[in-house]
Amino acid sequence: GEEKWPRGDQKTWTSSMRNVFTETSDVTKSIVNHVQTSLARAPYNLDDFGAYQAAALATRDNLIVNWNETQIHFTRKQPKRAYYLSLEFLMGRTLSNALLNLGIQPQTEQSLSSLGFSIEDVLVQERDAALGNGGLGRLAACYLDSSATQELPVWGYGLRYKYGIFMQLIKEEDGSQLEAPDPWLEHQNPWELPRLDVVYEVRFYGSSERLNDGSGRAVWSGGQEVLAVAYDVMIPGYGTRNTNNLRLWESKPKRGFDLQSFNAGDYEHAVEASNSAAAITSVLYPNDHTTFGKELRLKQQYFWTAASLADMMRRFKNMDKPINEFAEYNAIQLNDTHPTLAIVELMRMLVDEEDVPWSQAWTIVTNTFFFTNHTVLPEALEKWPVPLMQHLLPRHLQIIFDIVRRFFLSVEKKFPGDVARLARMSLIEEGFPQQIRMANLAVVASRKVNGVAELHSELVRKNLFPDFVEFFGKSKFSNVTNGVTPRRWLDQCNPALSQLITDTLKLPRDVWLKDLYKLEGLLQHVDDPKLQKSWAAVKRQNKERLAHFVEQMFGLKVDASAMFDVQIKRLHEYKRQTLNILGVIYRYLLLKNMTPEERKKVNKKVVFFAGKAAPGYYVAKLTIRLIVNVSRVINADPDTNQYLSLFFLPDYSVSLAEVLIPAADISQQISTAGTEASGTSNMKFCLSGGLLLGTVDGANIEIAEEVGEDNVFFFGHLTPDVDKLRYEHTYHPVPVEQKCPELAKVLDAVSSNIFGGNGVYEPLLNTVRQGDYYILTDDFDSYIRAVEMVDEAYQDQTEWIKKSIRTTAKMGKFSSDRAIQDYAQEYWNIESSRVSE
Ligand code: NBY
Repeated sequence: GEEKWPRGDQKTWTSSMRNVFTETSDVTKSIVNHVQTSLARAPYNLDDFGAYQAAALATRDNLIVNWNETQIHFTRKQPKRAYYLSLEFLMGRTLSNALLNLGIQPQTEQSLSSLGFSIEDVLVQERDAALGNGGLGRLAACYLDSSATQELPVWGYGLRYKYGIFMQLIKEEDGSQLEAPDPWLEHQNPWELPRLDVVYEVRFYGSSERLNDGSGRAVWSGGQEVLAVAYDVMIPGYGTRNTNNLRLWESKPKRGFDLQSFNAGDYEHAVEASNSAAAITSVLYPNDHTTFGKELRLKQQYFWTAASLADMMRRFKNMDKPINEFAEYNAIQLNDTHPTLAIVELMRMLVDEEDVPWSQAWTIVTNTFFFTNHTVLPEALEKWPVPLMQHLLPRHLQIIFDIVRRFFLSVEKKFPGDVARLARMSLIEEGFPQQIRMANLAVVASRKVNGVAELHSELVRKNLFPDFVEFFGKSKFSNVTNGVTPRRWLDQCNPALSQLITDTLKLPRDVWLKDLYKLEGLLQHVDDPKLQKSWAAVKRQNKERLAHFVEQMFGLKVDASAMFDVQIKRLHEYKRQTLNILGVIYRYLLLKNMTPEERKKVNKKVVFFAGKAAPGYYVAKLTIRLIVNVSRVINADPDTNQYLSLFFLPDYSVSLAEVLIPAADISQQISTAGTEASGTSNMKFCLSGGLLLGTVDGANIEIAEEVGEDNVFFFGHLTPDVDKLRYEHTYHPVPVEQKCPELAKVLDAVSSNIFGGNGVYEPLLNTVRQGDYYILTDDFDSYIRAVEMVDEAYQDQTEWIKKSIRTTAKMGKFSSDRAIQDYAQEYWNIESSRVSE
């Protein structure tokens, strides 16, 4: 029905209200206005950074209008909502994405140009928002983009870290990694809205008293109370007004001072209490794939899940629905086990605060949560010591034990007397101390559990949770293959290719960017020499951009006619950067042994690495050091440096990836089979027409299914062989010299210090010589042969370009739009709803 205008004269209001500015003149006015007012600056001293700030503020005004409309729209409509709980959102830069999604990129470019600025120079002024480690955090960012684009009522919830992932420096003296803080909030952040009025209290420590009135309720009191303050990050959809919300929490002390301590004259203690509250959201933990059991990390997890759930509950209660319908209106996706405490917290809220009987509460909880696993590496499975949980969250530990007791009864009923099974399935691992297995808790309490690529989801069922599959049935465990947003990872980072695709498909860009399967239309033009030529020219142009970038950084010439071979990801033994660098050394030694005539026939290659190592991961840091020092030797060798050069680009980031990916002829995706859950950069490279050199692992397999095996370069042992090989390594070890003489020579070359180091690399080399957990000795020969195949294929440029076009053409499946639709339909049961123009 008609709504009454809430205040004042409706005409006065509405005639002054604005929509998104789409006229260049309005954009210009807005930018200049922000220069004059918000920035208090004048045209005389405005630099590129000032222009960035003003353009960002002008763009932000548009976002705010749409964001507000969207929030009002969904508040009125009261649909079921989905929440993506992730401790990491690796957003990268925002301005260029916001301009693309708002559809005002050309106008803003024009406007900046008439004000005397080039948009390229302005865009690179922005600092990355790097609130994540790697694939898991970037996936969350892609999913937010797709949710908004598809007009789905999805919010993200995370933490507003004061320091994102550390800045990586490479020490001049020895080539090793140094870590420096990333003070990304040093300048004001225009992309967030502080909501100082959205605040919750979060309790830690204290004690929990059961009421013993038969209700199962308890009262948790005392301890420390901390405030969670909301900061809202606007997430615009592409080609829609829908602008979703990412709510990040900041911790702050409940009182500036603890007055009691203050009165007692203990000033230091009073200030300490406030420090410890602020510490909760001060820094992103820089570990991927290892858990450290640190109290502050557990505090982060609880602080974030408690604030997020309180916020969801408040929103739900505003709808005036019975509490039993909570799961009809809310779906919560757990991004790995990091938010598993949300399960326990919702039980606590329902039982202790809403007075819901346990079994009803459990029904609500098990209909609300969904759990995504991102790794099968055993060292990455989160466990928390029971004594720590008891100390920090006494009520939650009681609830966990209550869940355990009831779950035990149900398992015992189905498999009477099977003690071994109970021990395997328990949420508590026995030992000193006992530990809580967060993954088991997440599985028991979730409606669905998924892996992130077909093979990985199969391993989740067969290796991680076989007992749970038997107990709950197969249908609870399924797959959602990851995806990436084609807006950022094609249109924004590779505009020339995007334009060529639009021209070739004869479709408007916004059609194929929202329905990526449309790329298949490229297939009918694969044999068109004109397209082939333009396709090659685009790649060349992107390579020159990267070459220029690297020349500036290193002061060395980079040959853009050479093949560009790229491996960029977190440093980890399972990802096998070591295999790659040993392969590079092998190639270098071959080149050294050739006559100048022989060298001329070799495929010229430039190898790029980038990636960070966890600060405490010794072997990964040694790998970086080796790569850097090998590069210094190779690049300085006049015999070979025309044919082979090598660069380790420091401080890998989303924005660096945006330069590297479009420039790659080939990317290396060479994890030990069965270890890389999915990989997502593999998809990004293929989208930009970079071919894939990889193992039969993760999403590589599905990429090959799409593009055809003759368009990828596969090598190495398959997943079922890996365990057998590891067994052999342990019980029937064969020396490298015998097993893989070519590899042995490479290892010896490093040992002989031709790349310096004075023996420092021995621990790294020994991971291969002894144990060889990641089966480099078994895969090396096959790897070298695959690299030779790549070299050979590259000689036939026409064939290569055709493979490249075919690869891009078949990337439709890997749009995060498809992935998010899978979640929305098969898991969350939520519907799109468009905010009207
Ligand atoms: O998630 C990655 C997987 O390795 C990759 O194969 C997959 O494509 C991607 C998206 O599904 N996992 C990942 O990035 N994990 C982390 O970054 C991470 C971070 C923190 C912790 C564990 C893993 N932690 O325990 O603190």
